[in-house]
Amino acid sequence: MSLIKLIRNVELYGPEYMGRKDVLIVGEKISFIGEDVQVQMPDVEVYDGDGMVAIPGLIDPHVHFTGGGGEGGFLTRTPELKVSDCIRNGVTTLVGCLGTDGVTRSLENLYAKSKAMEQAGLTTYIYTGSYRVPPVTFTGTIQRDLVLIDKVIGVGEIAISDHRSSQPTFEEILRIVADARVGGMIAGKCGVVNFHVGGGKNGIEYLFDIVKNTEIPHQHLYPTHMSRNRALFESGLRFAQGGGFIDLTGVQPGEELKKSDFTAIDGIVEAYENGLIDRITISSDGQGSLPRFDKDDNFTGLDVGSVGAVLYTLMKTVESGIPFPEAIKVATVNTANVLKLKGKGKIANGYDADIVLMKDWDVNAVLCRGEFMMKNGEIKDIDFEH
Ligand code: FWO
Ligand code: ZN
Repeated sequence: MSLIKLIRNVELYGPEYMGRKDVLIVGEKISFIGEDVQVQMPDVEVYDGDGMVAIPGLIDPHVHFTGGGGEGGFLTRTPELKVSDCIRNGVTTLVGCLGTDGVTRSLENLYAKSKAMEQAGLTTYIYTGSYRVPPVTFTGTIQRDLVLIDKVIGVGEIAISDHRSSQPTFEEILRIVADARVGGMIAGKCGVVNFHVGGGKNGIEYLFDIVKNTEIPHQHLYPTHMSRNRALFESGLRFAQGGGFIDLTGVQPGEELKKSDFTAIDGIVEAYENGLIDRITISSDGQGSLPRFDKDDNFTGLDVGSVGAVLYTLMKTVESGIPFPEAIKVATVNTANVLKLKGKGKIANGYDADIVLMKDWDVNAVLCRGEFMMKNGEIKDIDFEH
């Protein structure tokens, strides 16, 4: 296995289109991008990328690594994430979270799973907390978690405007955001609060209040599921207009869409048309439960989220007419910007060698920090993943 790899003749999107290039990788890093690169070294692994595009490894900022669900009783708990699912779908960096069930799902298990995924080759981070306020933590406080637990980059998913939330007061939410900010400053991390925004009438009013009435800047407020419905998305676009970032839950591969459904694809298109695509990210809600409730909020069934939703949504967005380099921003450089992930989200010198090679959206090869996790469509055997 060589530390020096040369990917030849790919149509390179970093995410901007950079032309037909060779990419030299040394160890975990992208080291040189050029044409007809000559390497006079023994033992260079050359991979022919002719006829393929290369994009930065996809970043998924909202994934239930250890499974979620349970909202319809024990039988509705969802299974944990498989590394092979991430590789198959070009996802190389992920942020894990707990959801509704903060009782039987633990931060310790989330941490252990994030370490396992990292040792398998992926880059992983986690949010401390779960739906509930006050949030569950490792160390007793949000600030200590951010400062002392390396994998913790923020708090989430904190539920607001949802019949499953803990009905948090504005003051409770404000304190969580304030602690995430200062904890993030001390730790040199983004310190975002990833808000689970339900379909409730107050939407993201708390977030607008924080921006308007406190010194806390937008960057710590990271609401997800913002494509849940058109009204919520429109408020999200206003939030983005004011300088915020919003995350949309991708369309699950093969999801049956009704004409009337508002989806992340519609959201990305509308954001692009308003010049706001740089403020948009998408996530999969992978392994989370995608429950269905009737008009009285009674549980009527569920699907399980797939990390494949990120790639699928990008493909559908490009099919809707959004230029390829613009569309892929929402799952690469934009997400790296929100989460302040150094070395992630771009194909550029000195960045981590997280690269996906595709032929017409079929993933052909995936490198994670310079290691091939997939070649010619074949996923490397992931230890202990049965
Ligand atoms: C969303 C995760 C929802 C879990 O609103 O929040 O339920 O803990 O596994 N899923 N609660 C799904 C919609 C965005 C479709 C979660 C779930
Ligand atoms: Zn959620």
